[in-house]
Amino acid sequence: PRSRIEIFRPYYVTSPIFYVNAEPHAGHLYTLILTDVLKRWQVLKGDAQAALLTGTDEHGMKVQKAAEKLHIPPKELCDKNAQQFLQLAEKANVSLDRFIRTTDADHKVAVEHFWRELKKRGYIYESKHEGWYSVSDETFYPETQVHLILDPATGRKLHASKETGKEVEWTSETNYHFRLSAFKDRLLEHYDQHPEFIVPTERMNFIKKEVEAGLQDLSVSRPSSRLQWGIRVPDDDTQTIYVWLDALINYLTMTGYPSGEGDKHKLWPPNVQVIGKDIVRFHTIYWPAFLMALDIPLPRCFLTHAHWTMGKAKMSKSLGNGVNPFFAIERYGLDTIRYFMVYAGGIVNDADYDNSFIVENYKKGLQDGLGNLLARITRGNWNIAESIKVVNENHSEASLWQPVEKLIKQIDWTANTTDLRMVRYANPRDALHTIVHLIFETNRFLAVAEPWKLVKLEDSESKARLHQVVYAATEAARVACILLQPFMPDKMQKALDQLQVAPERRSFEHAKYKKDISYAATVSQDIQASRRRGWKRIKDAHDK
Ligand code: ME8
Repeated sequence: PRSRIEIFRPYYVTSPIFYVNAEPHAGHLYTLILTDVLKRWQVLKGDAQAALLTGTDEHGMKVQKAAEKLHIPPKELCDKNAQQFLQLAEKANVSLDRFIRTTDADHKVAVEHFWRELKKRGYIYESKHEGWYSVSDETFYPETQVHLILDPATGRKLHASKETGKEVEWTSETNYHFRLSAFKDRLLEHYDQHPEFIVPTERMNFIKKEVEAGLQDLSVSRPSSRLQWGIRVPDDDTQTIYVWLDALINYLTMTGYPSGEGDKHKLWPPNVQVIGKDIVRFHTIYWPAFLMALDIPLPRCFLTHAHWTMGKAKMSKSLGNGVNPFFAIERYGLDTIRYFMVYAGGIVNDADYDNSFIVENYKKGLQDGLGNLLARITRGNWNIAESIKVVNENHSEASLWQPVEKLIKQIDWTANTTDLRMVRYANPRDALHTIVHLIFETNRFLAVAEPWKLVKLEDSESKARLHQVVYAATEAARVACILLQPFMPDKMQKALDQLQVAPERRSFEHAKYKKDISYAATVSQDIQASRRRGWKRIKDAHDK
């Protein structure tokens, strides 16, 4: 049933917008890379208008308190830290189309309009609210979700959320509420009709259970006396809009909401919204309910990924165990990190982060895998151009050596399956594993075919086989490199240059066996030699 994700153009994909109360860590980088890979895949498939949104979540108690501690105005803190997230996106080669900040002027207009519409339609009412509020999580928890713990730091008894372990404080105030409880049936119906709405299924099932258990109305404002740092409730200065309502609307702001002018509104609804498993409830219960209230079409899919852990504890700002993503990129090279994060990162299950895992994955996938494949093809004492010519001239399925036939089939299967996993299942991890599998298989194929032995034999059967083997392996490498571009844009640009694949022949439609016979005609011994040097450079840079 999950195979119902369809792609609508222009493609629109979003990442969460990050809190500016602390600095970025490797977890933020991960979510950004997944988002970028999804967008680049659609560009590879020819969607020149595909759009990616990321940015920063700047209002709320959390940021207000962080600024108070530093004795600086909140905006100053925001300006400084937003810059860091922007720099991270740039360093990570994230092809963003807008870096949104919730302090942007057009966002304020969007939020105020959204609020007024909710109010006009009767979904917002005023009432007294009492409950346990966690500043760190920016949310109220029901009594059943709270317990008393001993703070190891101070020895003080305090109330904390069972789920996140964060301190909660009893809060009693009058504020505005959103009629979330009215959406239970519509949400459940939507989940049932759109099993692809939440990827992976494990999390869809979890959310369904939550909603089935019942929904309480949601407090969507705080008294301005307590929360100053935010957007005021329209027509009521004494209240400030709840940071999550404010933040979620950012995805709409990007599309020009509410004006509907220009082309940007065509982006709505997003094809995929990438989020970590920590914010699934906000995105797949509250957010769709807000949108339903205004009859705005719902996002098509949420890719909810698991967390990076350090020695099994979640990597997070509050635990102070965040890996500095800038250092990681500096040390290992961006594409090695992009590869590592997507290949080894968790969608369903958490993944532990360790420098030794980066090195291990680099060695296995990029050095022994892809690097070795390209080196083997190009270093052999044979002429690729000639092999290509011979195979194309004498092409007859009947005369193909069986392992060659098998590899050829796998080339097209890989392109199709990668696309399926990327699009239908919104799963960049599985997609990458599919491509890497082709690389490993091609190396195994070469180990069996032993072209370095065939090349020394004079009989016509060996010669014919050599041509087939060299051609098929070169095709596998070419197609793999085309498919890998969204994951490792720089490294694959170099690899495809080395393979003499013309820039206009690098899109998805060229990722097919024998699609580009003309490319092959240009390959000569000279080029083979230069490729050797080129790949070595890439390798050397990495081995440093
Ligand atoms: O929650 N592993 O912002 P945030 C993987 N402002 N990903 C991780 C991670 C980890 N250990 N830690 C964080 C917010 N992330 C809100 C979002 S959206 C309208 C508002 C990633 O700065 C993951 O994507 O706490 C997670 O959902 C996000 O960063 C949380 O970032």
